[in-house]
Amino acid sequence: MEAKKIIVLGDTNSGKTTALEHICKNLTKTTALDYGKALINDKKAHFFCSPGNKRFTFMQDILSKNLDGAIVFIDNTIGITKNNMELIRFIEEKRVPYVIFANKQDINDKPLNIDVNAPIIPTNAITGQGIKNGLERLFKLMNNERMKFRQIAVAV
Ligand SMILES: Nc1nc2c(ncn2[C@@H]2O[C@H](COP(=O)(O)OP(=O)(O)OP(=O)(O)O)[C@@H](O)[C@H]2O)c(=O)[nH]1
Ligand SMILES: [Mg+2]
Repeated sequence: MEAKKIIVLGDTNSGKTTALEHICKNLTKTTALDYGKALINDKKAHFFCSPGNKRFTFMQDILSKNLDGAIVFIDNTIGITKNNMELIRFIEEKRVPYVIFANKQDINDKPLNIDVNAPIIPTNAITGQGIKNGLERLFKLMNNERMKFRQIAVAV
């Protein structure tokens, strides 16, 4: 079975590690990387999370080779930061489907004012609320992408 490669990005403290604990059974946490695997909609997926701290920006390039999809975490108590926009641009350049997790909804549930070509999923990484729905949305988008490629391949 083909496994999907997902990168998880976002500012430091936005809740990435907390959310991955819900998603992955045995999350490996190191200074420069969180890694875990999970079954989503019966599909195997590898999750790689680069820490938000700027000194680990180099990890983004290492982790983003042959990506299938991405999750960008935004701390909803802070809102959109310049770094968030850079991360979104970084993923958009990779041309892979992604979703935005607007996290910490328990503290601030104000809608995010951002114009992007991706679903924005309200989440609470502590309770896990919204995470399953967000992953399903991402996997649906990745599946559509695959179908698109298949159609192009058939057409040529
Ligand atoms: N209230 C609330 N707190 C949250 C939520 N998600 C994460 N936190 C808290 O926010 C803090 C940071 O969460 P982490 O998961 O460590 O953040 P991170 O994105 O992995 O941060 P880096 O590894 O530094 O990039 C922790 O104290 C969490 O308990 C949430 O949805 N609601
Ligand atoms: Mg972390």
